[in-house]
Amino acid sequence: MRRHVLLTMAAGFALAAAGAAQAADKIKIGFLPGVVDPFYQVMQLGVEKAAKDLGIEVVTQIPPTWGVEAQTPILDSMVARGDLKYIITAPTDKDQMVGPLKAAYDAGIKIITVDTYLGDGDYVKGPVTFPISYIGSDNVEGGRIAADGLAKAIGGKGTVYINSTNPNVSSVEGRAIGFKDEMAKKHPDVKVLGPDFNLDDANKATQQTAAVLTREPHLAGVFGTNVFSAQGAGTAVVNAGLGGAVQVVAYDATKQAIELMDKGVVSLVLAQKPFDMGYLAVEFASADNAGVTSLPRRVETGFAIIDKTNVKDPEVARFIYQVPGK
Ligand code: T6T
Repeated sequence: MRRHVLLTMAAGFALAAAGAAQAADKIKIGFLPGVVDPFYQVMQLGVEKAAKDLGIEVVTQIPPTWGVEAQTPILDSMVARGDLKYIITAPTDKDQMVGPLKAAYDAGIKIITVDTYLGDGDYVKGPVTFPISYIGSDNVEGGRIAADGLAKAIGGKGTVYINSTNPNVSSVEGRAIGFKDEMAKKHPDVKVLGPDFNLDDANKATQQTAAVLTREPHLAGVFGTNVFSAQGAGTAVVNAGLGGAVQVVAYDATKQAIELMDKGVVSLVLAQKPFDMGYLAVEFASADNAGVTSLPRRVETGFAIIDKTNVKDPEVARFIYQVPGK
């Protein structure tokens, strides 16, 4: 009798395990990042690698422009498909995307946020708790690192300017908050202007930075809080012939940012780890689907801090955003 029970239990476990494996094989995941840019393209590489490793199908749709207006209809169409069990997404607004993503969740789709979060990002005690996890950078800390780097590059005093993308986006908002706070606390002789918001348009970032350079002839430095901001800031400084005189710190390790560093325009580049974010998010979906209940609700993926002294080190250079064929 006892033996029979044990055998039955063993068979039951085996069946459950097989069922879980089958279910895991069968899940389909939606990947909906913020906008077409090298950061999310590298994240997509991470998503696709994990999906291949785990035998999961991924449906990717990348909005051509940043914002709730562009992201929501794509989200709604992903929900309407009816075959996605998880959506991995970077919400383009920490408040306005709560409703659309909660509707997806209520329709039975589990949500993992990468790079940006909803609410205050505390999915345990905060105002928004339905996502499984936030996987991304500690952007306030990144802003502090940028502030320390820029303060050092300008000799600890002078006026600096922040160019950013949009208000109410957890990532870039956190960067500006960390940057300002660090300057106020650790570098009191540095005055901070901005941020201006370029709406993820590098040309607009160039114009805005050019206007500040004209208005503030003694500007010592610029912090570009993402790909487009740093690109625009660097271009404006080069156009004004001020490379080296006005120091630029770039968030996001694009090839352009590294080229500007080689030319002495950019003094520090913060590389995030988008590949890790994408890979881990798919692994989290797979683990959740297999019944894992102890996944961390927040995972910080860290940075590589790149300057002239380490940019040739392969252990650092591997974090420069490289997309094959782009
Ligand atoms: O900086 C990244 C990302 O972290 C941010 O949330 C939005 O902008 C980027 O995608 C770069 O363009």
